Amino acid sequence: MSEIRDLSALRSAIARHVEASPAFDIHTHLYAEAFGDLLLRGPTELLTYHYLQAEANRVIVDLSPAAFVALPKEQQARIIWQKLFVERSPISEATRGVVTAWRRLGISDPRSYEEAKARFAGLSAAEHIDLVLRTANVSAVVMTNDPFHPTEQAVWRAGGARDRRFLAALRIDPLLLDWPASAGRLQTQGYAAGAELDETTLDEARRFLRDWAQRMQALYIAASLPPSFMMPNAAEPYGRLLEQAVLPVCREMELPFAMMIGVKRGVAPELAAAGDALGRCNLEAVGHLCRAWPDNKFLLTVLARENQHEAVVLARKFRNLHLFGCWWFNNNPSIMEEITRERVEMLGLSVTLQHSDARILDQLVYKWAHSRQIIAEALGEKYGYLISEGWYPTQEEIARDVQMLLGGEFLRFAGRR
Ligand code: RAT
Ligand code: ZN
Repeated sequence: MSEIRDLSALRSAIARHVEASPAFDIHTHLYAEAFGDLLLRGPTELLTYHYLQAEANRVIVDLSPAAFVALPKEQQARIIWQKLFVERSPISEATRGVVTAWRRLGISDPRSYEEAKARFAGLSAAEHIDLVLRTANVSAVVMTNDPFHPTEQAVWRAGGARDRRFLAALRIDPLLLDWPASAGRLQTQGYAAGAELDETTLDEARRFLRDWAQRMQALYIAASLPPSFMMPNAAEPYGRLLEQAVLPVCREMELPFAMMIGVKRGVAPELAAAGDALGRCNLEAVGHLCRAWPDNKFLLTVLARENQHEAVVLARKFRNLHLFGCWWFNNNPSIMEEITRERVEMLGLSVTLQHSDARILDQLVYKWAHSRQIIAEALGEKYGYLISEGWYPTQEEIARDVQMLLGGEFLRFAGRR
């Protein structure tokens, strides 16, 4: 056991372990090769990421937001490149991410969109996936799987061989938030669901969830929820659906229910995917669920910075609650730094510090590179305190702890390890 006794050795040991430890990415929007065009990859997709659409939209003067996001992707990418990388320096987190990704994927001149396009043009999906996962040092990613999407449905129903690096999460936003319209969606798939949430309909909703969770071999069931989310809730269909369909199925199948709370969809509807914003939520809903459903497991990430501290305190109270990721608008160094520290300070190692939320394969490289930097800095401070009091961590202990934070604790929590 090699003990580390000084701060500079500590910092380099931590940096090494954080780099070398594979990340298990528990929430992405990526797809395995079998899903065909649903897997987005390469420079044009990277540049038209909705975070970049939002930033470019601010400085475009000759096109309406709707006209801009309706342009073919290649045209949009060229505009975004011109506005955010040529006329300005790419110092925002999302633009910086493109530079990091290209550089680490072997582009010699990150100022050259043309070189980047040429570099990836000949890569097959399989080669591209191998290259990105290796470069990002990601062992596996969890997809976001929509049981209502026709392409997804076809792939799942065909039941071909699975790529074990791509696991499934059954995502059910429309089921919870768009009832009774979703009764029709269930009917289309042969479930006898009606607009009324009566016994037959709830039975069918449970059967639907079981069938899809099984077909996908889902690791968890998930929903993103608005700031107004509140439980218990007799006024909204989601209140009954959660209590009488989702949570019973989660318990029966031993699947965590992941709540991603705080998104205000369509604040700027003309921007499509780039038009969502956030709001503070009331975490009493989560406290209620953890207390009332002690045999269920809950995953939680919140979008408003103002909710982060309370979420950490809540996680201290409930063993059946696991916090994950610095989600979306929190995935910026200044905020990640704060959230990461407060989590480690109050939860120690029983937390999943980050997920990538990657929508484009190549993003795994930058999202994890940037996150690892922040995680390593936070850990350097924490182990540094120990060293100054004579507790000397070993290389093995640091490797063990880092693995917990990069997905190991999630797997333990989910009963997969
Ligand atoms: O971060 C994002 O890309 C968002 O658009 C959302 O997908 C969010 O992460 C979600 O899963 O709802
Ligand atoms: Zn997401």
